[in-house]
Amino acid sequence: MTNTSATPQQTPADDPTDKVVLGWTHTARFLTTASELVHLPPNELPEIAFVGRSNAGKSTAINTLAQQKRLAFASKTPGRTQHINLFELGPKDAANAWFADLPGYGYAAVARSAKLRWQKVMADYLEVRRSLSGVVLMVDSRLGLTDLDKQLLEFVRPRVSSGEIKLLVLLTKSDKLNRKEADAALFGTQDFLGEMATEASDVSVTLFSALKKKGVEDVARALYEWVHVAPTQVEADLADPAVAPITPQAAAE
Ligand SMILES: Nc1nc2c(ncn2[C@@H]2O[C@H](COP(=O)(O)OP(=O)(O)OP(=O)(O)O)[C@@H](O)[C@H]2O)c(=O)[nH]1
Ligand SMILES: [Mg+2]
Repeated sequence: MTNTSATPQQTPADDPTDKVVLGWTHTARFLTTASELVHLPPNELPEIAFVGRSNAGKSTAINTLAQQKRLAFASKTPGRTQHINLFELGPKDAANAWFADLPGYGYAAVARSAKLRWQKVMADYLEVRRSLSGVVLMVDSRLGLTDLDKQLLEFVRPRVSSGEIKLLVLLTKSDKLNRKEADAALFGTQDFLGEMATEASDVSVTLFSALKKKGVEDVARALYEWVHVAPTQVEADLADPAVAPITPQAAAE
């Protein structure tokens, strides 16, 4: 996995084992489904949204991480996921994160009105969901970042750059690429994401294949660390009195 941010990386000694991180993603269980944002239950836990073009492999990636065949509904028919589906992770009596599988955008055969409706739901979700702490953007590795993906990235850019939302881009279906093509996909995406990375951000990209199980541990580890380990830079800054926000009183002193 390539991390494009300038945030110091953990030392290997701090790393949880593959067994631990996969053990955590395997706890994923269905929670609820909602067709409209107002029907989403409020959430105090960190929520990680899986977003991307229709058919990019979002539902399949959730199934692969969860090691369950039909947790999220994957299909050859693009536009399969029509609702926001929520999954809960962690111990049964002490859940510690939610995954949200969002409907894909950009599927050409969907009526324009339906397309616009879902693009709006997606934009609203990304804008209003307070518990959103991470975005996993799935991009078909053969297509690379499309205009709609770039629009989505532009939309979340301020909160990604500030570290409020972490970002992981998965270049999916990498089993369909040869080594040279895979490198080109990785470097191209890295270049684009480099512009979003700041001292405070957590932005990374990795090749992923559900079919060949490539990148699964890396992704599980990244998401595990988002939830369990690394405080965001914003939180770290707030906890550090040296960079505490200036209050009117402090300014007067
Ligand atoms: N070769 C290959 N095919 C994959 C991989 N991941 C997903 N697919 C296929 O891609 C198709 C779409 O996968 P989904 O997971 O349903 O895609 P989605 O992004 O959830 O699609 P929507 O719900 O329509 O937004 C299915 O036919 C999957 O079998 C992969 O790693 N390799
Ligand atoms: Mg889906």
